[in-house]
Amino acid sequence: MSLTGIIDLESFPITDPAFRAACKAEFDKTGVFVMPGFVLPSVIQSVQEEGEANRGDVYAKTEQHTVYLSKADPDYAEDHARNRLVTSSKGCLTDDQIPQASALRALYDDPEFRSFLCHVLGEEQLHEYADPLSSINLHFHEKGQELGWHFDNSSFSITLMVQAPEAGGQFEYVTGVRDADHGEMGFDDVTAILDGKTPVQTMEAEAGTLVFFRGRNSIHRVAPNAGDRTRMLAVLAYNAETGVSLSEAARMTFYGRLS
Ligand SMILES: O=C(O)CCC(=O)C(=O)O
Ligand SMILES: [Fe+2]
Repeated sequence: MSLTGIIDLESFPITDPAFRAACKAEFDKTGVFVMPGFVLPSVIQSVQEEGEANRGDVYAKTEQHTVYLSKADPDYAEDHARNRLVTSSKGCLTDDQIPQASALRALYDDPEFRSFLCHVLGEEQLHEYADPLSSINLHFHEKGQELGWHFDNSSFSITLMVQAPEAGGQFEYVTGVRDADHGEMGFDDVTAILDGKTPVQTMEAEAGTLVFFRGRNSIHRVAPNAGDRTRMLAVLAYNAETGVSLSEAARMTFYGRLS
């Protein structure tokens, strides 16, 4: 499947140097860049159908975790921002469960798309994960399911909204809350956000929207899905190096298995 049949190249001329530069400039400003209607409606529909067809294989789990995604630290009180627990409940199909002929895979592998990503992200190269599970994931949020406030470990993420929820399920975020590489944890801001005292930014992406997000220092969550339609979101995960697997601990947490 060629890129022409997958994305709206007229609105998003991803090989055009001027267009690439404009996308990068926008992304660099805030660490958030949204492209509504990036993937064609017919393609999105086929991915929705794949998701529906494979729904029986979804691995779903509810867990409690800190916003830092690391174990509680006994040097801090239980109700301190460092240790407060939030709830995440979602399901996931892993790369090995995405059909070989899926448009998601064609997009993920496409050299021009990857080159565009490199440009916007400021990476020299991007590679798939070495393990069979982690490269393409399809997330499912049923009614009531949510993703609790957290910071990502990775410095960027690329997501594609496959099926938008009818109500709730919006992506919420606050940028620049911590500075992970300088050990600034952002405890005061995190406390205010968890207590609902800080205004947050909200994104309600339609199906077909591609999102670039830097989630390492920007706290974010997916609010509980409040409607009957399942929220489906594809995560396209890449590495700057070859041969990198997601850690075994992370694979067990997210997928419940290693391969
Ligand atoms: O579902 C989303 O929109 C974001 C997912 C996310 O934050 C994550 O997987 O770390
Ligand atoms: Fe995240």
